[in-house]
Amino acid sequence: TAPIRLADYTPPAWRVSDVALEFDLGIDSSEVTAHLTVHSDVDAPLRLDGEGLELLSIAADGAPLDASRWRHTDHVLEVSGMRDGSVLTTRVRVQPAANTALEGLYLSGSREAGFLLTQCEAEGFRHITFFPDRPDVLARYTVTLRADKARFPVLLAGGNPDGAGELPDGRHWARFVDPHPKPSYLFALVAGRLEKIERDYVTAEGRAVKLVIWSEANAIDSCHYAMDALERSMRWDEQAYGRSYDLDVFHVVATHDFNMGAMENKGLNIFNAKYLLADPDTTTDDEYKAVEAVVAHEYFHNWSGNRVTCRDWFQLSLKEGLTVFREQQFSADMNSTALKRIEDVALLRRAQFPEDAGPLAHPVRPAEYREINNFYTATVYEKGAELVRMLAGRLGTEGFRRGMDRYFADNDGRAATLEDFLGALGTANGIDLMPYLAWYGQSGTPRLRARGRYDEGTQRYMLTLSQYTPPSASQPDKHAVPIPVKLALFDRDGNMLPLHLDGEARGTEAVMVLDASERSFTFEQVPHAPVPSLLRGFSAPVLLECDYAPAELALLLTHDPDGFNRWEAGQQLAARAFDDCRTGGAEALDAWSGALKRLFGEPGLDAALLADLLTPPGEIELAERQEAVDPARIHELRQTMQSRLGGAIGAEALERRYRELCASGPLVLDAAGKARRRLQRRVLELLALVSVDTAHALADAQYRSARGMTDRLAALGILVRGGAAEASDALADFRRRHADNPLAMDKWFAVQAQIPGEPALGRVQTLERDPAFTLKNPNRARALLGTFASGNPSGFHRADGAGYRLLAERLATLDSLNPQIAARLATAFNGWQRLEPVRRDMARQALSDLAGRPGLSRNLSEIVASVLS
Ligand code: DPP
Ligand code: ZN
Repeated sequence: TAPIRLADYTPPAWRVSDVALEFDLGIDSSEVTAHLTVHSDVDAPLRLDGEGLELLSIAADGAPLDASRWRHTDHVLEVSGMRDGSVLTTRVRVQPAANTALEGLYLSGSREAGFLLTQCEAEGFRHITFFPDRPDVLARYTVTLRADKARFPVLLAGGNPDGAGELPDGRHWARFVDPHPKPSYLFALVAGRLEKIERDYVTAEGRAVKLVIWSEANAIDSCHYAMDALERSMRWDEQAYGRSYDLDVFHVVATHDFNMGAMENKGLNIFNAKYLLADPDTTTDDEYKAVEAVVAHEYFHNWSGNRVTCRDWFQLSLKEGLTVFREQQFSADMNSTALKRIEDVALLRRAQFPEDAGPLAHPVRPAEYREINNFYTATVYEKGAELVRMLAGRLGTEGFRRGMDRYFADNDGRAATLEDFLGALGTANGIDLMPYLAWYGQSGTPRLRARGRYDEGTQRYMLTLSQYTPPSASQPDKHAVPIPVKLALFDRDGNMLPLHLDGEARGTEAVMVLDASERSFTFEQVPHAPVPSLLRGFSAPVLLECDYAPAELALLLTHDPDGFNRWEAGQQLAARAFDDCRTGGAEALDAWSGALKRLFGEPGLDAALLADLLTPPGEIELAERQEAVDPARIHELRQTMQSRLGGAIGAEALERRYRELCASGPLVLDAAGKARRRLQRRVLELLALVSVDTAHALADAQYRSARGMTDRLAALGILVRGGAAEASDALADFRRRHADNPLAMDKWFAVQAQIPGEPALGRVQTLERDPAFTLKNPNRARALLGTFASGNPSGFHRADGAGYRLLAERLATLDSLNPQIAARLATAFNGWQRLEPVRRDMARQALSDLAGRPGLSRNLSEIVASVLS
């Protein structure tokens, strides 16, 4: 198929003002009747999308349509002679139980006990009925559901309830009307046996709203945390952005069968259970945070996504980058700003930088795609959020709020573009933000080079900043982008120096905008050569290149008052320490471990921050800095540097701290409890590198006495990854304990897929034969194969290529069931060109074999072809 191009966008020839849908629901077969009121002022045939639909009848304005007036070809229904205001009626049949792609209308769970639901973003609606399935067609929806009452007692669709009643033969019906025009990707329905919890909420505008969370009966007790998070999210959006909810009900439904994390359907959010269900016995601290964040994310979409939607899918980051940013602000407010920033930047470096550096690189606003589902990426989401953060930083808190108010006011009820967004933010503040569009149109992570020169005679410090983005195949010439560089200068005692720039006092922190390839900034009244702290708060998503001496980074790591910047200095120093391990050097390694040893003993340092400071960049991030990557060697060297750190702190001090951190009493889920568990895990991991028997004995005891999943899984991970004798008993116990809980069992699979090095493959193969394993469930497939291929570099990248062959085989099988998940897992091959030659050849072979298989989906073939290029 030919790619779809942003440059080819044209507005729809036909609009749809009203949609009346009627569903006669059944598990094997459901019938869908759609009445579309269509409008146009041009003389063109009406073209509707439709895939996998059995067309039963077609009529216009109540009369059957003559065969000469319509044509049903591959994926398109074309109708001629429609008038402005005509109503087109189609009746189609679909097969929910046979739908393994989980796109459109499908069955979650078993035929006997499961329920029906829909997933429409991005182009699932065309699997339900004929429709102009594009986000710039906004219509008012009336949805009537009919089904057997005993089998489907609960019937839900988006919008406000508008009646329900009985029908003959044990059937019943329910109707929903959504007064807000919306694009088809926000349509949703749910039907089946579900339990609920409810809460009354009154918005800041005084609207009474019923909040309802639904799940299968055995999980309903695990929905309370999500309900609290939902209420917090609604309140926060009212306070931070002045945005209130706009329907009388807000439904949220949990499913174990879901391709995405969750979906913001208007008035009826549908969640992967992984991001909704939470209880102390099976949910880790990090997962609690993820539930809170995803609940907030989907809720925030009600304004940034639903009220203001995207004109076309190229603008996806308009809603996703913005909503991720809003979610990050919320999570920072609910928890800790510094820790949240550390988490987000670590994710960006682990997931987005490698994407931007390899063959899958694409701009935040891509110029073309073949399969839009392949563009729900770290670039569109996480880099997109960084771009919004830069804009927000440029405008300041009040200016950004002013700009957002303007954006919502100007675009409410519209399908907007990134130009609309930048335009509204800029206009409201009298600033031209259009130069930032360059960020949206260009792939690749810019390199920011910084050079400082101090002149003792004039007491001046000149900082020269320059930028460079390496060319890529589709963009050989990269342009300069505006890069805000927040900075401070430190003296040799670790104090921040007052900044004087162009004769003006600027406090101790300032933002320089590098808006060209190179610029110099001269600071005056600098009493001695300073240590610059650059890109504070990670003020732009770039790679910083600066020739720090290790001692200078150690100074920042020790003294910077800001937790994030402290961590950042430590990460840079750790990367240099890693190089020392590789080359036999010692300066950075000693500076890193020495500084952390001192911080380890510092009273009053936040435990969670200390845990993060003690964690060097991960193997994926370290590989990004290398040529001819050997993942086994990287794993080994990273272990070495951590054992040097453990050795510097000392086994005795580690064990003592571990024991101090052991808690008695019941599990507490507050910030202090989470911080304590985080540090305790990190200390035990370090201890395992310097005193393995002691650490394994402690981990075994921790496993047995753990009061919650965080401690239990941490202990299990240390035993399993460390190859401890105690591991198999603990695994067997975990399995017995959690056999009935799919989310806990996912962790059981994932922890074993993380065994480093050669043994991983055999373990994965064994687990594939486990009765609890299935490729049909996305969470399970991701837990085993995704963790192995994307989360265990030394296990997956075997020199004999067996990891690559296994993944390629499974992708071919999975592709016939669920192309979206197959394509997503295939991105594990990204970066193969930079592997050392032996692995590179093996990876290329496995990929070429896969590419040569007949009948691959558009999803998988696009990823495989891009990765190979
Ligand atoms: N449901 C996905 C998200 O919220 C796609 N919109 O990001
Ligand atoms: Zn989203």
